[in-house]
Amino acid sequence: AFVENLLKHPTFLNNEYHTKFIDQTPELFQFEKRRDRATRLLTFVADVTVNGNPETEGRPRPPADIRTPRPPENRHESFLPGTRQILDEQGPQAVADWMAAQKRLLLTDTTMRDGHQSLLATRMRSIDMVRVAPAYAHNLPQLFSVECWGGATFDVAYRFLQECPWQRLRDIRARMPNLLTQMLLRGANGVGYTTYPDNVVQGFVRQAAETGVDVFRVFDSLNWVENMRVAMDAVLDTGKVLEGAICYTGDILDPNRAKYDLTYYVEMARQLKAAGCHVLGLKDMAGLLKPASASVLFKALKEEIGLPIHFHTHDTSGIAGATILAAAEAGVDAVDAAMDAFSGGTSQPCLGSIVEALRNTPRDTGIDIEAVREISDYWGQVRAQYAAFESGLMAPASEVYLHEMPGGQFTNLKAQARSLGLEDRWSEVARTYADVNRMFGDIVKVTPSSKVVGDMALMMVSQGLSRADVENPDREVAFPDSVIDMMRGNLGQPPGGFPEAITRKVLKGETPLTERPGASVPPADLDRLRAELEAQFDGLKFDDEDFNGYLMYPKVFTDYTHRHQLYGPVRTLPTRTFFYGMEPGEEITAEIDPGKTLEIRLSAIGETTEEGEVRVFFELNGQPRVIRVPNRK
Ligand code: BTN
Ligand code: 3PY
Ligand code: ZN
Repeated sequence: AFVENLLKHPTFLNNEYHTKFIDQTPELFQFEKRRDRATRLLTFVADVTVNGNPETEGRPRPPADIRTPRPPENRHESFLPGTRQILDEQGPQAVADWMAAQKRLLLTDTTMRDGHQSLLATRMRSIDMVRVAPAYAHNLPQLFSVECWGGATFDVAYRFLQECPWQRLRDIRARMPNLLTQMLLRGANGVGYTTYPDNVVQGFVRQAAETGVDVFRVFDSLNWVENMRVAMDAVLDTGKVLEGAICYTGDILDPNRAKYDLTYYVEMARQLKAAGCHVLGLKDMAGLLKPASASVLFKALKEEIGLPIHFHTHDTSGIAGATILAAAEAGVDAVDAAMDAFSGGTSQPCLGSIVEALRNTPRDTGIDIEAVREISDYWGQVRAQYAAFESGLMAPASEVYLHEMPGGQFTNLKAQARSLGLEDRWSEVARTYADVNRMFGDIVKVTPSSKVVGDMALMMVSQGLSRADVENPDREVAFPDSVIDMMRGNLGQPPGGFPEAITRKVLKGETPLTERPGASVPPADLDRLRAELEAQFDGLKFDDEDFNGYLMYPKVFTDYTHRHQLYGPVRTLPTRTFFYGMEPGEEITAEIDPGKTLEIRLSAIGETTEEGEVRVFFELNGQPRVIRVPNRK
């Protein structure tokens, strides 16, 4: 059962600990109403100081002398107008027209979303993003956009960082008024792992646009355009930029991979154009597109489709830089890259190196490389604080062409394998992942379909099952729930459908859905759900952002809210304090409202009393305060 639960858990690293802690100490809630935010924050600091943060337990620690990262100075007095002004003043089609008219290669910086999602298990805290956002606005106004929201960052913020993803978006947006913000949206799967009712997806898009998303990159985990329509139409309704993305898999130049050939991609691009996309995204989530294939693919897409094209890839293989240059040569309009300190490996290719490689060529990016270096320096300091979440991947891996795992999944699956005792059998996991893909009919693997393939592969390796064993009609196999769900058609249809024999075996004769899964999900009764949520918290009122978080992730959101009532605005704490607490004699500040800053000094930590409590002595803005926390060590 443990393994089952682990497999079911979306991001795998489980958060039972926090919930249990709250469940076990209901008496803490009786004080909650009387406790002000400063006291709650001190409670958190005291608790982490005494008990540690379970998130970093047993993991490598940053160097003791690490200092709070300092964002670069503004290089210009005010900021130049950027892409955001085009959208605000002339609308989304003007943005697309402007893109197509540029000679230079346009760049999207992914550090705040895919960069840390792929390198640090998505654990970057908002404070580290928000503090550098003004430097982007002042020093890099030539960027096309900043990807800073969506994908896995949404639930990880609530689940592991104890912060509100909407607030993150609002804060970044406010500090970058000249740059387009960009998010990744999983079509009918929203920012989750399942199919949501149409009205939930529509409401989510509306809220994201209102809070601050300008460019929506929408994809479907099986490349089924039918399944993207509700989300895409919702984006069109907001007046923001719709980037419909094709997920790239296989290799168009490989005659043995005929399913995903050039015609397939051009045809899907046609469908996306017909659906009203302003920009065509080519989302190479595993980093499989090779330079020679990129030349062919982008030339064809430019000629046949005519939309501006935005290319996203991962550098897992180490060769993605070459693919970017080939794409630039073939006329791609914009590419994604991560700031140097957050680039390479399972993340995006190196932004600064792309800028340098194209300097004095027809596709010169026009980006200020000095500004890139300064911002990357900042990111280097930020990254050092998250040593606990480094994957330890040391070198490029050509193995990615075998298993085709997305950058965001690779290190995660490795960690899962480790926790199941399969670490030294990683190459077997990788091969099995490839086998499962073939067994499922060679599908696109990206959240959530990639998780299904990963669940199946781990199950097979841990139970010693081969593909032939699984396919053997006489052999009983207990399939993971996620596999059953996908075979039922609940994530939609891959090109050509799922293979019949395996579907029959998984579903034991049950007839799968072949229409769009969202079509048979009844609309969510929003008034009733909201009333239920508010009733759970004694009538506390939730705003639309909160409510949308609840609709995406009911339990993650309510757990977060309970902890918030206990701990207050922990997002305002320095990252080191959040993960490791404070040392006696140390002083920190936390700005809990604009202009309202708490000065917190930890004076001393008392002994553990007979009741098992520790008294932690603080000075809060110069006034002594004592906080008691249970010693759970
Ligand atoms: C998080 O860790 O992301 C947020 C939850 C906070 C739980 C805190 S961390 C310090 C203390 N120790 C625990 O076991 N729970 C609390
Ligand atoms: C996500 O959906 O989070 C992804 O990054 C897919 O590549
Ligand atoms: Zn990606």
